[in-house]
Amino acid sequence: MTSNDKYQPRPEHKFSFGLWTVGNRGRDPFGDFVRPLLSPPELVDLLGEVGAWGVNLHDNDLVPIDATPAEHDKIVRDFKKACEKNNIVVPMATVSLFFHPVFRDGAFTANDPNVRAYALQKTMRAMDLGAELGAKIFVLWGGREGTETDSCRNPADAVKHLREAVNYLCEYNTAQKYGYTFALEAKPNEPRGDIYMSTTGHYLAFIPTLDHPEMVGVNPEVAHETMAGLNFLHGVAQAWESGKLFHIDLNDQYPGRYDQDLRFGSANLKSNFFLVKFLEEVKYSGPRHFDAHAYRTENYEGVKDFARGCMRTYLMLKEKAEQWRADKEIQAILKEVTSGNSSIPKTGKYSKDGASALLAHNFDKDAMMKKRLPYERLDQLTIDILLGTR
Ligand code: GLT
Ligand code: MN
Ligand code: MN
Repeated sequence: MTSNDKYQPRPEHKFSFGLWTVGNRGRDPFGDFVRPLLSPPELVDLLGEVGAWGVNLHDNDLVPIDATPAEHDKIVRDFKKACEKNNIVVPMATVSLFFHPVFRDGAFTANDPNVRAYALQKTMRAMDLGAELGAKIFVLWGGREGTETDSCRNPADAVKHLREAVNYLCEYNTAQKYGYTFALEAKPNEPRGDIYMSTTGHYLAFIPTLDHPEMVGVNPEVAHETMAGLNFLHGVAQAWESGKLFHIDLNDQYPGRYDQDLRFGSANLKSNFFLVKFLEEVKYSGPRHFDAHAYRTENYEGVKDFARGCMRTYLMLKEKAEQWRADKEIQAILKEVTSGNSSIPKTGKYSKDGASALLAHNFDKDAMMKKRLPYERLDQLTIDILLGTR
């Protein structure tokens, strides 16, 4: 790739990766690591080499859970140096409330009040760490907040405990003047049999019940909504429309499988095209975070191919979206299908007179049925654009 390549990532594209994504060593429930351990500064070098803009991290991706304060300081210093050297920022931080066995029954929703308190403490420290690195977005993914058997607790109590925890963290954010926004990430299952906040829609309903709803939004992930069999774009659009799209996890996934976290655009090219088109049309200005990892068959050269591929596909889809928008035939179809007869009574905002006029109106259903909705043609034009034949 040359530097004038039009698909070359640039800082304004805001492409970020988690330390845990390019640092994923390919371990799965059935097999061990296939790639050697790289240190966080080495991973930042890798991200610099492929042209990423940002790196995100869990507390323990960087600082081991039992590090001493002196170890913490040295690790953070070395990491910051690597970020400066590679011109890489830390837009988002998060906390691991799923890896340590102490969270086997959940973190904020665990039955044991000691675990719930420890989860809060661990999150506050992760917020301290993120703030030290300049992060302004704090993601909460409650991977262990769920059950295998509902005999263990009343799920409504879990919701209450989760609310209590997020409220507490919002207050801490204010007290420390960190200026974070929180982005809540849903997932239907895995690692738990069922996770409580299973979709982005669940979180969108939960957020208005918080003490500081303005501080809290969502972090939808392609793979997670696809696992639930949902249309990812629809969830993202609803989050955006309610002013709650604070972050996004881009990757790919085949439905009906374990969480694959595939390279962006590698499985469902068409739905990811509509996603990119949407994000660009609404001018979503947050990070484009790739929460994915390379195939287990790869070494670190392959990890670079993977990371470059995520960004390149995004930029190619963005270009296709521009072509789609500029296509005269597509625009003519859209104009036609959204047009209406101006002689109908006004709807929109309710008024008593308006409602009377609407009730009295005779609709010509036959005429309405005659209007063509050429979505076959529209979709084929989209396919032609995607396949590069138009
Ligand atoms: C974990 C999970 C992701 C979350 C990360 C943030 S960690 O890899 O699968 O979807 O975004 O905690
Ligand atoms: Mn994610
Ligand atoms: Mn995932």
